Amino acid sequence: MAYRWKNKLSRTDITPKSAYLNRRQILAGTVGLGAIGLAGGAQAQDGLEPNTLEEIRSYNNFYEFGTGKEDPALNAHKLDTSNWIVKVDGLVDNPGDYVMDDLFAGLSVEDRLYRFRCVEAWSMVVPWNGIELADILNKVGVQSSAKYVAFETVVQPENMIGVQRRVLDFPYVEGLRLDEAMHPLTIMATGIYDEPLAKQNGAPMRLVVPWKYGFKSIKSIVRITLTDEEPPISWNKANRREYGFYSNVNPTVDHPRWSQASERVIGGGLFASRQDTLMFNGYPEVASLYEGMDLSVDF
Ligand SMILES: Nc1nc2c(c(=O)[nH]1)N[C@H]1C(S)=C(S)[C@@H](COP(=O)(O)O)O[C@H]1N2
Ligand SMILES: [Mo]
Repeated sequence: MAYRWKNKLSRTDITPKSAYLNRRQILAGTVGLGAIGLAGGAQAQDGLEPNTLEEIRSYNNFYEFGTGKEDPALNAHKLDTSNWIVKVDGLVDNPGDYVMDDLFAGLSVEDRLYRFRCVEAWSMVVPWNGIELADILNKVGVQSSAKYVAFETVVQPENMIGVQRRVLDFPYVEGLRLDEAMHPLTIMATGIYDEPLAKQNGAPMRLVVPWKYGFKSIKSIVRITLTDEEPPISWNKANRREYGFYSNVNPTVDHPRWSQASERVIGGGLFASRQDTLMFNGYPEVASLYEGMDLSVDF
């Protein structure tokens, strides 16, 4: 196995920002700001080499801004992120239209180095900054009848060429079962490499669920709804046979049109390589969430 992962993440594992400076970041010279805190602890994330900021910002999926990998970098500058309001509704004690700063007030921003695995069989490694989604959900008060969390991306037709062209049924929507949403690995990301999220990466706030295919990590979120029914999700609506609600990374369950057993590593130029895909993308601690489920059926 190319990578040896232990991801026993908990608050006490977070590496102090100054404690870990990654060799490749210095060599690549893309960060330039010195020490970067890499989450989970250098020890716990042994073997993970982050992609450069340039790679992370120039190879994207964000269909609101076009279907090509370079379209978001070209077009997402039009996204208007000013006065960002997030509607929180459904089965919560404190529903409302939240200014982002109010929603996050008092919650800690953590550093997490995660492998990010797209359903299209490529992956990169991203040093995120973000808030545990559980902290946000606990703050708004999840009611006991809630079983799922639904998310919605902003729609700005005048700014979004992919919306104008109707390349998907917008708004882009996603969802998690409540226990998945509450898992400490699940974060609401606000930055990468200690810089605010670039618009093409889903500014100002996007979900990151590292054991699931990348399309679950919905960008530029304007609505969070607690519900007791499994919510519709964009890619399942587009093709039920190919994209399931769970979409856990699973090398043994192939996409109908390609294998999921391995993945192309983004970056590295001429030396770009493939590596074996790991069950749950290398996060075995989430396996207990799916006990008793047949993951080839609930894919
Ligand atoms: N709103 C929205 N969120 C989205 C997408 C999208 O098209 N629209 N694409 C998804 C897919 S398929 C992937 S792989 C990731 C890509 O995230 P990145 O561009 O930051 O690497 O975003 C996900 N979130
Ligand atoms: Mo993806």
